[in-house]
Amino acid sequence: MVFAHILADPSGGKLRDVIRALVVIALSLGMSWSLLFAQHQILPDFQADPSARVFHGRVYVYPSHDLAGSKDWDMRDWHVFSSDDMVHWKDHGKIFGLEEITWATKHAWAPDCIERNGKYYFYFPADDQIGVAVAESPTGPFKDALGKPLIGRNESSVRSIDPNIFIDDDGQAYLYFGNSRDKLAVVKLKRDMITRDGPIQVLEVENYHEGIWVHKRQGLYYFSYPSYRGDMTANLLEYSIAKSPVGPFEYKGVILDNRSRNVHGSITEYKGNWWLFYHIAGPSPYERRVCLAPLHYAKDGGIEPIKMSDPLLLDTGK
Ligand code: FUB
Repeated sequence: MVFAHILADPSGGKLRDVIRALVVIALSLGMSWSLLFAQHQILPDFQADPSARVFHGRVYVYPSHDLAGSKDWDMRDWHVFSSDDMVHWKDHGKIFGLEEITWATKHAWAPDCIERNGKYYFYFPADDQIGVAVAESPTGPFKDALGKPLIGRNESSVRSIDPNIFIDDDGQAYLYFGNSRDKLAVVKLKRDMITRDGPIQVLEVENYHEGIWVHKRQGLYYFSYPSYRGDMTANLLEYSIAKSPVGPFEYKGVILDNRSRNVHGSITEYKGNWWLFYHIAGPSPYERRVCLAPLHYAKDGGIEPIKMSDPLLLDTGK
């Protein structure tokens, strides 16, 4: 498996060289195989909830911005990072924050972003409501498009957090969100990307907890999400599949156990290879780090589980 990942490296060989050197050192020193499964941190301390998007040949990661020393998820703004080789990441700085909105003052949590007709739409939760901001560039500056939430607090039976935006091949946009046991919500958006089109639907998805991420591959819809089954030493990213963007769903299994108190991630294709962006919690649950792992599909379309070591074997790339 490791060697398959090495061979699939699309970073022009840099990541492959690093991993190969690690393998050689580990083997020559007789070190544990677990070292080979170290988690590879890509963004600076502390970022979480990475939503990765490809815009015009470059990959952009929109994470939450955890605060060093914080005792709560009291984040206040968002940065964006980009790369064209998955190794070197540029911090474009703050793109949006609570200071730019009038309707919430806390909890700038997991965002997402998408392009339509040359504009970039940034969906963000703030104090259990979801807003949308718009910009001419993936790096902002973003402006609150509505001056009010797109999804209000308690509008459905799931919490109004963790937005994930998906545009299907027929052009229909779906905004997914929610934190609830076995349930997530979805609402269609009009082509302007800032107006709801129809009611909020609540979908039943086995083991779903929060952090929905939807991607489509070979006509199949993949719904990946942190499950509620994690405990203090293990958190699981699981997935279900469907033949339509609103189910029904077939539960498939676990993609990743990051052996940390919290996980949240996104799956994105870049230069012909698939990648899982995710975070691990640590040093505290409020100081998280964004990591990257290659993702592989089995012949039947299932996602091959990713084997991870203890987070203590974090490779920070320094
Ligand atoms: O970042 C704050 C919260 O932590 C997110 O909304 C959840 O998905 C979890 O990662």
